[in-house]
Amino acid sequence: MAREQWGTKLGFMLAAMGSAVGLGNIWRFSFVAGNNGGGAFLLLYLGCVFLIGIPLLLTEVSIGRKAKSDVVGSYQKLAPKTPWFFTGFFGIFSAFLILSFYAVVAGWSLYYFFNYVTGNFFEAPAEAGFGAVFGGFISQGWQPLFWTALFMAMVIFIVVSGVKKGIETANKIFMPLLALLLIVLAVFSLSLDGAMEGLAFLFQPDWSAFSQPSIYVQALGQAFFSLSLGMGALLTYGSYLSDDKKLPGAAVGIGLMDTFFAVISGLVIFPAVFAFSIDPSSGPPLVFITLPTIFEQMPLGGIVGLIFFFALSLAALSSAISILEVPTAYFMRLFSWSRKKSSIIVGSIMFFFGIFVSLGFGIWSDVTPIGEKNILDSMDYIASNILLPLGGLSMALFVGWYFKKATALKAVDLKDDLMGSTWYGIVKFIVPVVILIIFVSSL
Ligand code: ILE
Repeated sequence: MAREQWGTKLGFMLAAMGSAVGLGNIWRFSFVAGNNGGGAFLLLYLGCVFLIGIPLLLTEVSIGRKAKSDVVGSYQKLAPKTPWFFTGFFGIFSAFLILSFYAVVAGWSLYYFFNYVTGNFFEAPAEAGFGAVFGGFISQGWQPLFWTALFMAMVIFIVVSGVKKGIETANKIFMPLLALLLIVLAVFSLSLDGAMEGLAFLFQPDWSAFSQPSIYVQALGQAFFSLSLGMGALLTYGSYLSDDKKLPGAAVGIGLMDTFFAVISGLVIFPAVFAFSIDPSSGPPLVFITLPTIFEQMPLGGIVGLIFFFALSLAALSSAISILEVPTAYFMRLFSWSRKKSSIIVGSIMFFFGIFVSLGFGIWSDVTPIGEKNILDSMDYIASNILLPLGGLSMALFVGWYFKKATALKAVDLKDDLMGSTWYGIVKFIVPVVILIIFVSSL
């Protein structure tokens, strides 16, 4: 059977942007920034995106496009009889870990959407506010699992039936709409009493924070997570791209777009966090408490909330399908499974892990696999802060050191000029050195 291909470069761009923009920009960015002091984190995050993220994004897509195979097969094809294919397993493992908790959080988003459809969340149902509402919801057993299962079923359905085109088309409408909503929300949030404190939190770095090694790891991990980097999603999407499509512009476009969504989310969340006296280091629940509180205060907030959670769920969906695609494509080739069989099996395993993640907010809330971290935080930590950067490191070494310069440049459609040499130097020297330093200092 011939390998599938994107019809046009725009199709690829939309899919790759759909992959990048997701819960990571709004949900994860906000709570990680909140946990790590705001301004200092933002600065390091932006540094990681531009210095490491975008050059590696270009690298990852180019590996897939050159090899036209899955995340493991690509290395086997480009470097036969070498151990480079282990790089691919970073992607496979991260994909399993990440989608297992991503589906749980996306389930929360679906639940919120549902509660805006019914009008339940137009006003905080209890005196205690949305913090208590959210806490009550995630600590139940079945209800959050139902929404996780529903989300996972949708992801599998899309990956099986190849209606990705439908999702891309929907994203054409809803991504700009989400951007517009975020801008409106940011303006509203900034007009709240006490908003300036939030702005200062986000944009005035506390310089003493730079002496903590953990904040570097967090910034690097967030850059990888948000750009869908190191999990094989971009490599796999790149493998469906024909050789005549130029990559560098696409890579920069995806990176800028993704960063825009993160920064604007920060402008929505932090002014409101301070205005409503919410603790910025509330962790994963942060946006699920802050957003409905904003919607409750603004005119037509119920409708805005409804559209917002619809768009957020859709953004999560287009990200999730890119993650499920990674092991799906791998097992299809490895075991000669059909797309249907592969994605159902992989998706079911992820859902199974998701059960643990979800119960980690309820009956298993005292299960802390790593330090004080609950199940979600532990899985997220291993995947985002360890596996993704190591996968990225390995990828940079592969293209920087295994390929000859001319081969590497050709793979990414750059010439041996200033721009090409800059990219090559970054991938060959700077990326490995920076990732290693961040790693070693955090140990
Ligand atoms: N990049 C997306 C996001 O930020 C996903 C991360 C794919 C796992 O939500």
